[in-house]
Amino acid sequence: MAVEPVVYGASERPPRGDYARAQADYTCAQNWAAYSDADHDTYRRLYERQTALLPGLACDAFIEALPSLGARDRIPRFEDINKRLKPATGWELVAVPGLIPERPFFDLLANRRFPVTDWIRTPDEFDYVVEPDVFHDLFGHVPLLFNPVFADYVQRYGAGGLKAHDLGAGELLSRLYWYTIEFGLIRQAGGLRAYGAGILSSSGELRHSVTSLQPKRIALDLLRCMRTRYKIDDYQAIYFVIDSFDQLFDMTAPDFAPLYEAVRSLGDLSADDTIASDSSITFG
Ligand code: HBI
Ligand code: FE
Repeated sequence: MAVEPVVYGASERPPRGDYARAQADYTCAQNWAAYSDADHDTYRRLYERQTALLPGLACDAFIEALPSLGARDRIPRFEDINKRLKPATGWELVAVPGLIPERPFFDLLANRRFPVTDWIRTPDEFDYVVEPDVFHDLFGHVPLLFNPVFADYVQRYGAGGLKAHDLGAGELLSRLYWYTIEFGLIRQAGGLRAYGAGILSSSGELRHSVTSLQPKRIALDLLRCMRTRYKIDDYQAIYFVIDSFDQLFDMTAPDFAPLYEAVRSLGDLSADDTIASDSSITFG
């Protein structure tokens, strides 16, 4: 059954990926034999460049878990990673042809199935690709799924997403995803570090997010976060900071419905806005 592809954000571009081969839940087989030598070489070069940037910028938990991805010189087989991931935190990777609609996405996360786009950017997109590709998903998202507390947070996020979707609050919850799982910062002994996949898989934003004086950095507050619109195709103007994955997991325990009401009555904020209750985080 062919499924409708989705377009990410406001882009008019047709989505990438061949959705005809996806099943009703949007998952497909990872066609590992279809990767060209150029594809594997692109992955190897991205992996090599990104790992050299991590010290002092990526959080300890990510650096510790990264070797669990396995192959560094070619695109890994998702089934090989699953042999390690399933016993570690109960998660498994499933291939998808690209971005999928909100509800199937939340449903996969709620069931500890992480959707990994199975195509890779072309060599001339080496520095930037608009939609998440296999490098963004594997390198950015998968290592922290080996961390039990973070893995539980992502599953709880998916379950919350299903409720949010049914309340028409999917966009509000996607802001929480954006400002934590994609672009979150964490304070650890040595100072600020990145834990968000969008930062960890980006050659430019990793240093920018942790060291630049330009963006705002404020302590994660759920209401503030869900009020804040995000930018898809530029470095973030604001980063939300946590002190631990336990804190992130505990924050998302209560029911979110009252939060959605509060967001609706207080209204949205742009990523450039500052409000009095912002608790700004300085370096160190
Ligand atoms: N689909 N494959 C894929 N990967 C994502 O990260 C993703 C998605 N669909 C929707 C989405 N993310 C966000 O809108 C979530 O916040 C819901
Ligand atoms: Fe992502």
